Amino acid sequence: MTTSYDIPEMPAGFVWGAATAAYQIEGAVAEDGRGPSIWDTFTRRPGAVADGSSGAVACDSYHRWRDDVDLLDQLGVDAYRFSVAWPRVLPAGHGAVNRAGLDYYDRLVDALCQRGIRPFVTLYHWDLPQALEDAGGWRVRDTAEHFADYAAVVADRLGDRVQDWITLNEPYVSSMVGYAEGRHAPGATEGHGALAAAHHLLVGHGKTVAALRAARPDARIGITLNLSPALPASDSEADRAAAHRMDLMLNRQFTDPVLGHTYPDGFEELYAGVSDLSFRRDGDLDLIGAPLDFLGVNYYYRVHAADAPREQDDPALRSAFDIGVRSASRDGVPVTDLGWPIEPHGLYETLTGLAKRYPGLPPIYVTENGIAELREDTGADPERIRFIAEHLAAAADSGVDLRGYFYWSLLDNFEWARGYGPRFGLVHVDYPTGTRTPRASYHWLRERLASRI
Ligand code: GBH
Repeated sequence: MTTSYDIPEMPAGFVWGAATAAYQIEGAVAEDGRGPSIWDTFTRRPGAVADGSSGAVACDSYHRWRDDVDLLDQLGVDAYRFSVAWPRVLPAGHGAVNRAGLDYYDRLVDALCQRGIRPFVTLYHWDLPQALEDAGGWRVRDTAEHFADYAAVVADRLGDRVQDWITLNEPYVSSMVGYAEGRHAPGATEGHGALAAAHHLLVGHGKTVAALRAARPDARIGITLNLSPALPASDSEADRAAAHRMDLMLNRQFTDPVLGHTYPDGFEELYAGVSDLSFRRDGDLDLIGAPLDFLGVNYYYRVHAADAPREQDDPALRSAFDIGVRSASRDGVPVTDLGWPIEPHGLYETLTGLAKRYPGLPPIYVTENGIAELREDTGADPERIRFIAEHLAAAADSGVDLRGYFYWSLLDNFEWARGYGPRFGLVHVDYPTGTRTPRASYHWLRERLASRI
């Protein structure tokens, strides 16, 4: 029953939190003037989501947000990371503001502040307004401009109580999984378009940093990147080259411009014939590399990369995801129910690797880290307790300026293309009733947070 795992002692002021995202928990997709997002559209596509589900109801947090705040309060966390749904605030992506959509986040922020829970607001966690996708989505530069305008609207309403802002969640996933692999909305499998999307997401990030600084000089601003060390599956030259290609696509396409003021070496070669990268403009690196108050790191696993044939020989027809790499499993490495390798040391490598590569690295928050079960179980989750304890220990060992840790997720929720099968929550959610039941890991964390000095 009881588990003896402990959490490491962290410096004073260390922020303990839990995270969620709008489309994964809110439901109420057609209420109070919310416009459609690319996820409303994508989830209707046959086969797009494993169980045929969508976020139409999810955890019903649009109505049950008081329960969520109570759960956070009783857990004893310092902070809550949630995202604002762009299509609730601007149903068409730009233009008319929907007051009722902003009211929802206003109430949530008030309730958090009343309980002394610090809001960390993610401005974009993948729910692009469909109207903007119809106009080209992240493939076009206008979307970056609209994003910054949207951010200013949100900051204008919440900025008197919210200081901590995350511009984008995982631009890798928005661009490469959404526009190249096609496993996420909008479900495209493009080359040039996907690379343009990645770039325009980063431009949107840069413009948003500027907009937030102008609106709220006291804002603390960061971006959240999902980072995975890419290791060669063997010592062979071919596998080492494959791991390098994976690292370029997954990590350095984002970390180099944001933290290093440069585009990664070898990127043009990787995509020769796929894209001429003509979306890059003079001055973009200055915009994208604007100083940040923190970097958010989402860490789940390491990638073991093996060389593999490309699916499409003709680069002009090739998706940007088709880089001749396959993910190899490794003997002796435990995996989660989703098959994701459990390697806490990868978090240590991620953090020390950043510090080594990027001088002047800003303070870091782990903005997501978590484990899912596929079983329907409300109670014992010893593997989650162990996962958290071991990852925290690895993060603490890294020696970087680590300011906080957010567990993903507070609640079981809509796990994108995998639907409701995977359960990441400290709290079990019953579907469709929405009944919330804290798991053993929740009680374990609560006891440890309560005994902090
Ligand atoms: C995060 O992405 C998201 O920010 C969050 O919304 C999500 O719920 C959470 O992770 C858990 O997944 O399906 O085996 O082919 C993490 C980055 C990148 C991890 C894509 C899964 C696909 C692996 N994700 N990756 S697999």
